Amino acid sequence: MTAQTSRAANDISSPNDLEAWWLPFTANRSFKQRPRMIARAKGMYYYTPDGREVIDGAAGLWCCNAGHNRDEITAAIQAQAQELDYSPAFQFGHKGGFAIASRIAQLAPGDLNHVFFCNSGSEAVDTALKVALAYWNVRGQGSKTRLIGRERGYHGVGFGGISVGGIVKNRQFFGTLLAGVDHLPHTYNREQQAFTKGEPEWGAHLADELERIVTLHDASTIAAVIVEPMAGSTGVIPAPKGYLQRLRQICDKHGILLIFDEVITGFGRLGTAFAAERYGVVPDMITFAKGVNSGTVPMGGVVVREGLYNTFMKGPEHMIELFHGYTYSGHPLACAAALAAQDIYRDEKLFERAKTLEPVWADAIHSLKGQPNVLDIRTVGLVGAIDLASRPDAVGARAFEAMDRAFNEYGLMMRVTGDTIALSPPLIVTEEEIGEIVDKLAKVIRAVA
Ligand code: PXG
Repeated sequence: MTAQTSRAANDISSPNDLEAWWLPFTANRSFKQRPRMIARAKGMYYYTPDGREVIDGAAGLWCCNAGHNRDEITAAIQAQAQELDYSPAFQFGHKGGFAIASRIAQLAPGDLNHVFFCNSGSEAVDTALKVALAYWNVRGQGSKTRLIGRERGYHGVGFGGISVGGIVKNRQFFGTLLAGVDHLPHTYNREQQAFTKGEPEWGAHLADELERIVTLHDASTIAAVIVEPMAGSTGVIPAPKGYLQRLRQICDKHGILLIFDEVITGFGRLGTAFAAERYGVVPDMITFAKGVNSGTVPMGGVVVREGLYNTFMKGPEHMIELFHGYTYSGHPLACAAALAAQDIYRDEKLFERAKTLEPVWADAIHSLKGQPNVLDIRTVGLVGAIDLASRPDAVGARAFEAMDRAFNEYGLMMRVTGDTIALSPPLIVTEEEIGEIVDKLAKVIRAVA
């Protein structure tokens, strides 16, 4: 790079070249021809560089639960940056880390009361899987190494996460993955479940597939089962009634750890702090990220049960108990942002708000039944999904166009996967704004018919 071009690249007033950034999970060539640029955000809205208002139907990427650019969170991040920019978490600590760990432990059900921090959902998942393996080793049951995920599951993009995950495209290009992984069947069946509000009646029996897997491999080889209480990324599959409870029973019966991946469902998305509470199930570990600080600073983590933590707390006291961690585990800025976000959640009762709004939200989204190409609609908590019929020989094209035109022409941000539209607004959404989202959506769905 010459001095001149490097100066140009650093001069933010000059137009940016879009070429260099290889965007994640994005159709890069299409984006660079017709970019969807975001300049700022406030509350329920994003704003484009030319000042157009775009209502956020997706909480960013399922993460900005308190809405955007909340003054309290901004102030907390600024104050923290001035006080303590970074401090190592290996052999040292800072008060924000302990404070937010205690807050999360209080929110988690049962004796889930110790928190390991990392920086994303993917790291949280790989941490939980490693803790499960190490736990059985420490207990002298090192033969328990198998990990069980679920078809259509999304657990981030680390090698552990894609191994237990079940989204084909996220796995097929990346070699042999972790050995010794098996998968439960997914729980979606359109014939049985179409247009259900909340948890479908049909499907709890699919948890019994775990019994078949245990019979095949023997419980002495199985470390843990990991599932999302609501499969989000694949296109929103709420757990069938009784399914998660049944998984818990089978895991208990065979001495298998149960991990709930609550990266999406954590912090109010389903109307409770964690989905575990909604379902009355205490898993052995809960992974979280995203909503922990309303998406403001990268942060993730794993909450583990008392007994699990205590299993590691033995041996000489100067010895490290778990050989795992990240440079940025419990980063001061992430912790400060999380404390401020949790204050907002508590003070504005946003988890309860999600619960109260759930029926309003469900009715509004389900009112789109009958729009062209709508094959199914699912809702749970403040989450919704709409399956559109695929265009012949162009799977995903209709929803991709819907996402693009929603942003560029109708002022609505949403997520799509395949031909499914997914919605998960910030928990501050009002009934009026739900109306705005649904009106815009109806227009978009008709526009791409
Ligand atoms: N587990 C679950 C259940 C997730 O939903 C991750 C792990 C990974 O988190 P990180 O922070 O590593 O991205 C996720 C992330 C979508 C979408 O469109 C979903 C996620 C991320 C981006 C897009 O549904 N989920």
